[in-house]
Amino acid sequence: MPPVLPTNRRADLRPRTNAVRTWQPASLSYPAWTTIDGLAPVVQAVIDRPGWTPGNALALLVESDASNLANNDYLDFYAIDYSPTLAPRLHIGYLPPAACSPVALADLVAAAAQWGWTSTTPGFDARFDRDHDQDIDVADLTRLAQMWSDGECL
Ligand SMILES: [Ca+2]
Ligand SMILES: [Ca+2]
Repeated sequence: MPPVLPTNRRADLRPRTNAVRTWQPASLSYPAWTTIDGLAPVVQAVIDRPGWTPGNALALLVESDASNLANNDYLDFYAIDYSPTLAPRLHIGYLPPAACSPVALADLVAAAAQWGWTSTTPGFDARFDRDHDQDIDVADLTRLAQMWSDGECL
């Protein structure tokens, strides 16, 4: 199914998020690439919009404040249809979630050794307090055993 095109093809007239990245280039030269960093909150605001799903398009609007440009500097943006080599590029760095540590038999043994401990006991391991009530008891060991059986992570 082809993507649904917005009714208004002018990007500056489409609905916007409230996310803004104010950016002042140190200097511009031609021809040269320039980098606008710190766009993560702007991109996040778009993908957090209701109905946005992976694979959807993303439009970032770059507006200039002409009164803020020195020496009549300006930026050119080329459509990818015009020049794939000159079109803007969006680089996204991604940090994967921390590695998962599946519950092991050693964890059950360690949790059992803390039976009756409370959060004020030196060495109390909060990872074993599965119900977050500041102690290690049967509820926690039962849950840990189930997690071990299911291959879940601490
Ligand atoms: Ca507990
Ligand atoms: Ca308890």
